[in-house]
Amino acid sequence: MCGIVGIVGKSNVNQALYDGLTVLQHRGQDAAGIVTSHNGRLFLRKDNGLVRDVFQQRHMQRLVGNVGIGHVRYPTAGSSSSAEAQPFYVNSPYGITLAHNGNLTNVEQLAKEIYESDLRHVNTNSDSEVLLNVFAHELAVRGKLQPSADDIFAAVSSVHERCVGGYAVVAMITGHGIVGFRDPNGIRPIVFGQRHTDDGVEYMIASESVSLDVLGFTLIRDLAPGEAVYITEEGELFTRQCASNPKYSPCIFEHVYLARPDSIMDGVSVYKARLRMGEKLAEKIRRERPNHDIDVVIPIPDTSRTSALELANHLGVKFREGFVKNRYIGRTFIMPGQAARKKSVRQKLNAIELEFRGKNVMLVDDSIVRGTTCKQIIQMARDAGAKNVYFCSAAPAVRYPNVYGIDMPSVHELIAHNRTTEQVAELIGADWLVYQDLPDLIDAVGGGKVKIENFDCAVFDGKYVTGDVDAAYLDKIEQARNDASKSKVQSVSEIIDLHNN
Ligand code: PIN
Repeated sequence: MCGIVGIVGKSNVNQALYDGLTVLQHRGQDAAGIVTSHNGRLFLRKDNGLVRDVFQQRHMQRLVGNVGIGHVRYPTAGSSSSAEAQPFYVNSPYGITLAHNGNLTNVEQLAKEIYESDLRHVNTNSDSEVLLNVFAHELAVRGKLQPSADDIFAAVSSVHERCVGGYAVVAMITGHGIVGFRDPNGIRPIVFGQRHTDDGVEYMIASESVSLDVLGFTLIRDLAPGEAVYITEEGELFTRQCASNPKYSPCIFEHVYLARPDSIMDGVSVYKARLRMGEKLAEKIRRERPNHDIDVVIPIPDTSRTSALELANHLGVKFREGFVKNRYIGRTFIMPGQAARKKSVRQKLNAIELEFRGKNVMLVDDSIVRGTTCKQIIQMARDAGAKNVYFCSAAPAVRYPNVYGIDMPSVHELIAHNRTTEQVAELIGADWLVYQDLPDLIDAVGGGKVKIENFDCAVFDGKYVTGDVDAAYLDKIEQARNDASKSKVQSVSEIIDLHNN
C-alpha cells in the first residue's frame, strides 16, 4: 500500500506536496519522493525514510515549479532499496514521471513485452516502473510533439488493456500537465479536488480525501474505475472513462484498516463504516452469546477505537481505554528476529491495570493477520489481572493473500488460513473470539448513503476480482516472498508486522 499526490498549482507546489504526503504517511513509511517541473525541467528528490526525514530544507528549495507529484511507499516483497523509491522517470516521450499505488498481477508478462517488443529497459524489480514504461510506450506510439488530452486518454485506455491488477496512478508529463487514473475495477482509491486562489483554480489528485481537506482543497469526487483525469499546466481539467468494461470493486480493507477515518472513500465515510462495523459486531454477540458476561470493551489503539466504541454502545457495556500507545516511537527500526518484535509491541503499548483487574474484558482490534501481536496483547491483559479475555475482530478472518498492493504475509503465515475460529482463539490465547461476518462487513461499508455492491474482499473470501489469480500465481508470489526474505536480514513479513503493530 502506498500514497500518491499530484498538484497543478499557481505557485510553487513543493510545500503543498510535502504536506499532502505527510497526511498520507500512514499509507507508507518506507520511502518518499517528490518531483516538480519548471520551465520544462524536472526536479526530483526521493529516498528511503519518512517524509520528514527525506526532505530537508535544501531539497525543498530545489523542488521548484507549479506542477508536481509525490509518493510514499510501503515495503513490498523485494522493494526496500532506495532505487525503488518513487516517482519513477523515463525520458521519452516528453519526460514522464509516475507514482503508483497498487500491484500488477501480470507484471512478468508485461516486463517481457516491454523488453522484447517495446524495446525498453526497466532498471528495477518494481511493477510501477513497468507500468510507467507501458504508459510511456503507449504515448510514444502516437508520435505527437504536443500530446492532446485525447492522446493521453488513448494511452490510458491501452494501459487498461495491457495492465491487470490494482492501480491508482499519478503521472506528470513534463511541460504538459498531470494525469491521474484508476484501474478498471477501482480496487485502489484515488480522488481529485480543487482550491480557489487569487491567481485562479488549483487542482489536486490524491489517494485519500483527507489529504485534500488538510490543504484546503474541496473534494470534487473519486475517479471512477477505469477513469482518468488530465490537468494541463495551465489548469485546464479533462476527465474520460478509458476502460471498455469498468466494474466498481473497491478494496474493502481500506475501510477496515488502511485508510484514515477522516477520509471519504468512494463516497463512504471511513469513520461511519467503522462505526457500523462495531454495531454489526454487537448484533452478532447479542445473537450468539446472549448471556455474555463482558464487563468492559477495550480497543487496541488506534484503528479499532471507532468500532469498539460503537460495539460497547450497542452492547450497553462500558468502553474504556485500557491500553496507552507511545506516540513517540515513530520510526520502527528493522530488528532481526522474534525477540526484537516482542519488545517493540511492549514498548508501544502499555496496559492501565485498573481497567483490567478482576474484569471480563472484550478486546477489539481491526483485524487479525498473523496473530502474533494480538497474542501478546491478550497476554498483557491477563498480566494486568483480567479474569477472562475475549477478543473481537472488526474484520472477518484473513485467510488469503492480497495481490493488489497490500503487502500481507504469505498464506502460511496467516493465522486463520485453514483454521476455524475456535482454533485461532486457542492459538492467540483468547477465552473466545468473534470475527465479523463478511456479509456484515460488506453491509457496514456499502450500506451507507452510497451503495456499493461489489468489493474486492479477496483476503477474506479468496475471490480475486481481476479473474487472473489462480493457485499457480499465488504459489509464485509466495516463492518470491520467500526468496526475498532469504536474501535479507529479516523477512518482509516481519518488517510489515513491525509497521502494522
Ligand atoms: C492497527 C493496525 N492493525 C492492528 C493492523 C495484528 C494485526 N494488526 C493489523 C492489528 S493501527 S496480528 O492502525 O496501527 O492502530 O494479527 O499480527 O496480531
